[in-house]
This record gives sequence, C-alpha cells and structure tokens, in this order.
Amino acid sequence: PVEVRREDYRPFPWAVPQVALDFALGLEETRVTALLDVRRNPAAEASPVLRLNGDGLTPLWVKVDGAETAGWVMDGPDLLLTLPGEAHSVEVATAIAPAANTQLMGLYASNGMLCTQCEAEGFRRITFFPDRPDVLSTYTVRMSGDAGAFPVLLANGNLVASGTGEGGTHWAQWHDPWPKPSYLFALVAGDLEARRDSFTTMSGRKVDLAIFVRRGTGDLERTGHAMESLIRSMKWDEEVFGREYDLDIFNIVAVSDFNMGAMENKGLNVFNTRYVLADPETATDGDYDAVEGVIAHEYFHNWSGNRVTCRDWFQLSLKEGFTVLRDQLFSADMGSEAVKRIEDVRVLRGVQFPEDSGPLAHPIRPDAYREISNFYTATVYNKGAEVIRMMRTMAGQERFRKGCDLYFARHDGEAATCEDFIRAMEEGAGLDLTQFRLWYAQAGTPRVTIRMAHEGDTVTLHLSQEVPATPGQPEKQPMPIPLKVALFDRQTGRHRGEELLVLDKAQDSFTFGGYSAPPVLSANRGFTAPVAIAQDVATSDLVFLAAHDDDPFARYEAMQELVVTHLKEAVSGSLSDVQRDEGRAAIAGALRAVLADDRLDDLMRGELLILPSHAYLSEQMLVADPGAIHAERQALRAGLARALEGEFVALHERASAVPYSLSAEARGARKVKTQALIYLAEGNPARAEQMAAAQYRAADNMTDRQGALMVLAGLQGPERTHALLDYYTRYRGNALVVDKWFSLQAGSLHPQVLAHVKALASHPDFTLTNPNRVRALYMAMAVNPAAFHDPSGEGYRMVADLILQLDPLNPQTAARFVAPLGRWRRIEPARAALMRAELERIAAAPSLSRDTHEQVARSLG
Ligand code: DPP
Ligand code: ZN
Repeated sequence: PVEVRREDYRPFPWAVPQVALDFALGLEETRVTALLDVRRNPAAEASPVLRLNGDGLTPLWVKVDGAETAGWVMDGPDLLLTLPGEAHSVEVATAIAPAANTQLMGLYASNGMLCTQCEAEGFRRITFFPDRPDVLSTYTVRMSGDAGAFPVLLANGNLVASGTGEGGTHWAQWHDPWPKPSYLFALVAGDLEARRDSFTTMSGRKVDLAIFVRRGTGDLERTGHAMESLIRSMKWDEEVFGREYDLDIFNIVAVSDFNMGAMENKGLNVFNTRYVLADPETATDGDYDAVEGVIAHEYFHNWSGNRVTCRDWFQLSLKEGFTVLRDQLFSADMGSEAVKRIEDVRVLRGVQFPEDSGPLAHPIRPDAYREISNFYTATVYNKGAEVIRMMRTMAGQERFRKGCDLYFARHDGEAATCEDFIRAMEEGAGLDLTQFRLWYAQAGTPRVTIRMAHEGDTVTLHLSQEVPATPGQPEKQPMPIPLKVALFDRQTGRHRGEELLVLDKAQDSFTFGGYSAPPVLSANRGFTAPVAIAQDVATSDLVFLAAHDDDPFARYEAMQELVVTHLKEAVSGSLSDVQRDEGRAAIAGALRAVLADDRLDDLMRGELLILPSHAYLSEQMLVADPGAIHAERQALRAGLARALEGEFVALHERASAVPYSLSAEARGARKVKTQALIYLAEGNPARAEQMAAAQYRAADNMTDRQGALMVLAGLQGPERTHALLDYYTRYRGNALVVDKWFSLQAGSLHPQVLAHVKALASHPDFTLTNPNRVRALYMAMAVNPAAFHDPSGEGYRMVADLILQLDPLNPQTAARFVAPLGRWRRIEPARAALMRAELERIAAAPSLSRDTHEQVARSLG
C-alpha cells in the first residue's frame, strides 16, 4: 500500500462546482448516476487528465458532454478520462450493492434502511468522484425507490420536489445550496418516524428540526434528550462563538450499525443510536452526557468543519481538535466545569498519553498515512483540542474569540489548513505562535520537571522540559508550555493569586518574592498544558493540596498524585510493609477528608474517589507489569475500603435516599453510590454483594441498575447470576442495553472473565456485523487489564482472532483493536513476547486490509 504524504499536496486540476446525483434505490442493488460539471481549476497546475476516485466500482457507462464515450481507463480503483477543453460535463453510472456492504462505508443497509457514511473516503464507494476535501460542489440529489420500503427519503439541504412513480415507487429531490466536499454527502431512505421541533436563530430564521429513528421500535420516545441537547447547542454556538445555523432544516437520523459515533453531514447528521437515544430506564447519566456532547459536537461542525472545511486529511485536527474543544466548553457550561475538565483530562491521560508514547504516536497534524481512517485518533481529536485550548489560555477568552471570528470570516467557504487557523489566531488574538507551531509538528507528551527552591524570602521554580522521541522523530525541540501555578501558604491555606508561566526553553527559572517560609506549589492548575509533570513532592504537601486547593482540578490532581506515587513505589517493590501501611494510611486520611467535606458536591466527590486508571499508572512506568499494577491497585482499594467501610456504607445510604432526577445533586448521589459499592466490593465482598443486589432491585433508573450490575458481575455469589439473568430478560429487545450486558461481563473483575467472553462470542445475540456489539464485547475485554493481560496470553490471542475474523468484513473497526497489542514494548518481557507473537500472526495473514496492515506494521516496526 502506498504512503500518502502531507508535503505532496497539490491542488486538484479540476473544479467541480456542481454535481447532480440520481439514485435508483434498492437494498440489493442501487443504481447511481453522477453528473459532474467540471472546469479547469485556475489555481492548479493544468492537466488534461481527470482522475475520479473509485473503490470497488465499475462504470456502467461514461458520457462526456452528453455523448457516451469509451475513452476512459482504470488506474487501479480509479477512473481516468482526458478532457480537452476548459469545461465539460462528465456523467458516470455505477451499480452498488448496499446489503453486501459490511464495511459500513459508502451506501449500506442497516435494518432495512439505507444510509451513507462518507468520511473520510466513503463517497468513492458510491460513485466515481474526486473524493478529496478540497473539491467543493453544490449537490442536487434525486432518489427514487419503493414507497413501502422507503417511505422517508432524505439528503443534505432542502427538499425541493417529490412525487410518486410507477409500480409503488416514489421519489424526492434535495438541493444543498452550500458547496461542500464529498465526505459531507449523505442520503438516508427507510421506514422512519421523527420527533420534530424548531429553533429560531439569532437573526430570526425558523429552523425545522427532526430526529429520525426506525418506525415502531419505541426509540422515538428516547429522542427527547437529544432534541433538547440540539436546541441548547444551537443557542450556545450563537452566544459563545457567534455562529448561526444556515439552512431551514436540520435533520438527524439514528442508525444502529455505525462505525463512528456520529457524522456531521451538512443538514443531515447521521448518528450511531448510542449517541441519540436516552431515557432514564435505559441510559445512564454518562450516556446522557455522551448524547449531549456528541449532538453538540456534530452540530458545531456546521461551522468548524462544514462552512470551513479541511484542505486535505492531514488537516483533520483543524476541524476535529477545534470542534472537540467547542463541545468540551459547551458541556462545561451545561454542567460542572470542574467535573468536565477532570473527565476530559482522564480521557486524555487514559487514551491519548498511551498513544503518544507508543508505536502509533503521531503529531496532531500527521505527516504521512496509508489509511486515513487510522488517524481518527485521540491525538488528532483530544490532544488537538488541548492545543487550541492552550491558545485560548494564553490569549484569554475575549481575544481567543476574536481569533476564531477572523478564522471563520477569512475562510468561510474554503478548505483550510491548520496553518490558516494559526495565522488567524496570531492576527485576531494577537499571539505570536511562531514557536507554538511545534505543537502541530511534534508528537510525544512533553515531560516537565519542576524543582522548587526557597532561600531567604524568595521562591524559585526551576522548570525543564523534554519532548520524548517518537517514531520518525528522534530529535525534538522545546515547545511553549503554558502552566498556571499558585503558591500556597501552609499556615493560612491560601495563595496570592494564580500566575501563568510559559516555559518555552529547555530549562528556565521563575522567582517569586515575599515568602518567608517555603510554600506549597500547585502546578498546571486546570491542566493548562497537556504534559506530564515530574516533581518531588512530599506526601504531606499532596495531602495539603487535596484538602485545600481552591482549583478543583488541582485538588483532584493532588489526590491522583498521592495514589500514583504510592502505587508506583508499591509496584516497584521498594516499599517495606511498614511503608506500605503508611502510604495507605495517608491515602485513607485524604479520602476520609473527601468523604467528610460537606463543601464538596457529590459529582466532584465522585471524581475524587476514582482511583487513577490502570492505563494511566502503566504510563508512569517505562516497562509495566500489568499483573503487579492490577494487584497493587486492587489491594490498595481493598485496604481503603476496610479502613473506611463505615463511611462508605453511610455514603451509600445517604445517596440512596436521593430520589431520581437529572439534577446535579441527584446525579452526584448516583455517582458516589456506585463508587461506594466499587470500594466495598474489594473490602467486604459479601456485604457489597447484598448492597449491590438491593440497589439493583430497587433501581428505578439505568445508572443505579448498571452500577449495581457492574459490581455484581465481578463478584462470585449467587446474586451475580440472578441480576445478569434478570437484566437480560428485561432488556433483550433493546440493542443498546444488551450491549451494556455484554460489556459489563467482559469488563468485569470476575476471575473467569476470559471464559465468559469466549462463551458470549457464541451467544445468539453476538454478531460481528454490528460494530457496537463487537466493541461491547471485545473492546471492553481489551481494556480490562486483568482479562487482556492474563499471563496465559489468552486475552491477546482472543483479540488477534477477532481482528483476523473481522478484518475482511469491517477493516475500519478491526484495525481499532490493534492498538492494545501494540503496547508490547512497554510491557514486561514475558507478556511482551506473547503480544508480539500475536501481532506477527496477524501480519502473516494473507490479504489484510490496508487499515489493519498499517496498524500492525507500525506496531511491529
Ligand atoms: N463523525 C466524526 C466526528 O464528528 C468524524 N467527523 O468526529
Ligand atoms: Zn468531529
């Protein structure tokens, strides 16, 4: 497979200002004719050759300027024509087979409906086209099909005409006035019903909103939260970013078979059902948040992605990083800013940091790829958001907004680059980002070392940074790192104000006068920079910050650091029994303070109770022993639970008395309730079993029910069986809840978890054709350290078997499972050898997809 390189970008020689598509719809066969109005692109080097990308297509016929021509050749999957003049019409007919499309890219069938997914390169599976984001066209789409099978016919933009045809067919014609790249094309046809509402924009235009689901599934009743989230998103984007919606219709369709979370097609978002459907009976509080966040994300793309799109796929973070930041800020405004920040950082550290320190590390603006689907990563998305957040921190909110306004104004209707964004920020926000550009170019999580010195009444912070080597980037340069810090007086428990330091050299020092005694340093407050901080801090200082820091993120951070430091030492075997007890006692003391602190709300308390993840702990070690990390982490939890059993039981009791609602108070109560059970399950399993069973039975909402079931799934008593069977019987008709049933078992702490996963793979409800179901079983297992890292290597083997089975059906989803195995270099030698052997077994398989091949090659390379 060939490598695509950023530096090879050339503008396309032809512009395609208009496209008319005609679809004769059928599940088994759909006929597509595409009429392209093509003209020479004056901004490009002239070429008579028109390359139309295809993927698995053959042309039924080709016409140039209205006359059928045989003057075309195939170049691999692409169709090539030579065009003599300045402007031509090119028309191509193809036939595709949606029901046979298991990749779920292009036009495919899902439960009897037809839908599309085109980003990044799915449009070329529908028709021959210059399938690249810098070719922008206005689309007219006509579709016809059986009126019984497809009563609803949707595409981008506005419905301009419709009617009935022969033999029980009907048709509809849609027109999207906004020029767009092919990846934003969408079509949906099916037996759907809709929840409808409307939104009046800031300039007074009424927009009709609709959320479509399959008719007769009961799903319609579960779309209320998504609709409210959409309306809130539209309002927020006007208020905070000044962005108004620009069509008279905004449609969302929920689809059960979907590779991604959702897709921002212009005026016709297509969503994984997972991020649309929610009601108290079937969705957890976390699901509610995810729906709100993804609805907002896709809506926000209308400006950051659609009105201003990407020049090429190397610029993906231009729209994704920016849009993730926008959805993070939105969710923070809708709920608790502090809790949202903690959750976002947890994802960054749990997923992106490991990516950045492994074989798949890449800059947020990559330099090369073989398969672009592999670059829809936590780095491009989440680190991309952090990079733009740093600009916002340095500029301040108002100047940041000016930079955004300039970017949108300057590039509206264009396919832009990250460099364009940076320039708009420099001019609009008044920042000098010369050196900051390195954040786009260099991969790897910078490591900042802080040493504090105190002499006389002066405090000096000695800071140094190191950006680690990553694949293809052995040498790195120092980057500007904005760090918010505060110095706390031990006596008063207060500081004199935050300062923003920017470390832009390999080493630098910052001094602060007027401190007669050494203060306590609170660094990277609010997580202003996506870096790892190394600092020699006394346990007592961490305990101090965990109790006193007025920045909630910093308080959480101190709590995490307290545990991380202890577990690192425990795992390395350097602690005596006495030291281990002392460490646990310090953590128990801090946790007791958290449990007793009545200034904390329960949502925040819940965060402070969450132990650092296995993934984050592994990240702290050059070579990790997953068995030892897991054992120490569980032992710590057991010790804490025994020390605080009474407190946890009391917390559970208090929280259980709060009635169900979506208020922050009630959500907080549900969060700490299950946290208490998680602790007790380690400290006193018999008691936890009874409490969890009672919580399960009394539950009037999915958060409580799932929390209880999660705990029971890891225990070995009879209540586990009862609850798992009851849950399945209750919800067997609801695919999203059955997904939870699979993942709770695959993610459980049960000692027989691998045997359970193996059996569940042949459960009648398991299928490889539904990505949600595959992830529910296998991704849950792959991120469950005790299962995946079973010393026998069985977990690795099962993931490799899955990849080999799934790859021919759905390469995009299969390739996602390579990353867990790719960690092998950072794992202790015995397991590393087993992981590597599985990667080699996959690599040796004949005819791997480009997706999986690339990930395996990088992981072994
Ligand atoms: N649908 C994916 C997202 O919104 C890719 N654009 O992030
Ligand atoms: Zn996105």
